[in-house]
Amino acid sequence: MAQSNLWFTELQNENLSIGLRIEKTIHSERTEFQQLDVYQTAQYGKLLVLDGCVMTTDRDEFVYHEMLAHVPLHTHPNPKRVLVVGGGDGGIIREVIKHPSVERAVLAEIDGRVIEASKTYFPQIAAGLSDPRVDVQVVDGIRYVEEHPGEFDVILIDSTDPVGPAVGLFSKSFYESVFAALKPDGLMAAQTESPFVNQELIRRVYGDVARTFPIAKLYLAFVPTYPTGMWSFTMGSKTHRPEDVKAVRVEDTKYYNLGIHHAAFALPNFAKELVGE
Ligand code: SPD
Repeated sequence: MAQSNLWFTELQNENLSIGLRIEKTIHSERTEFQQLDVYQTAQYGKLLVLDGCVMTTDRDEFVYHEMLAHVPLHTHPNPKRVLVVGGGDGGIIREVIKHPSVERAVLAEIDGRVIEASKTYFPQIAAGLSDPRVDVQVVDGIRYVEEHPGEFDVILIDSTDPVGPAVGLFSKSFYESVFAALKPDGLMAAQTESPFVNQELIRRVYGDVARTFPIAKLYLAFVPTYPTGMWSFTMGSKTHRPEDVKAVRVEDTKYYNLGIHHAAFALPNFAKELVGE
């Protein structure tokens, strides 16, 4: 079969892009909130794109989803009630419900079309959405957080990039609402983009989280299809510290393990500088 000459290109900025050869376009629509595309790629299986940005692919989704879920969930000794803000593809929820202690996991996703597209085209990512412990809410995550004070042990913010509908999920007032929505020993983690190209964002978000929570930490993982590959997450915690984790409670993972949990917090010097370590 002749190779297609179609490429998906994500422009990170005017100087940097990431390209994937496309075998075919599977789905394309303008939802109420954003442009949603699904492609079959030659290298990474199916690719979900929102507003021109890579959200996830069949082949490397496990890295991001495991690292945004298991690092904070293991940091909490007994997570029972978990909220995922964004994350309509269901990848974070799939990891959350691997924790036997979790009694209820709420997904607050603003765009119901992302949920439906994931169920149709990424069934292995969306599988957890039908678990009886999962409550799927198609709502504005910011408002949902404001309306549920003191309810959650862990809140995970699986946002799109900091443009369009996700801008408010990177603001200090949102982290203050997240703090209020957590129980007295609760904690949160958010995806915070690449330390190579989003340095100002990381500096600002980390500063806002550190001014809101007694404990703030930046950690890293390697996600091949995200621009630069090096990806950051910011954790804010009221009491529990990630360095106190002694054992993992979930074995069914492809990236996360006890060594990775601790290694993820070892920052290169240029990233330490971003967070004032
Ligand atoms: N540029 C990548 C930003 C990642 C955003 N979240 C991905 C959603 C996957 N559940």
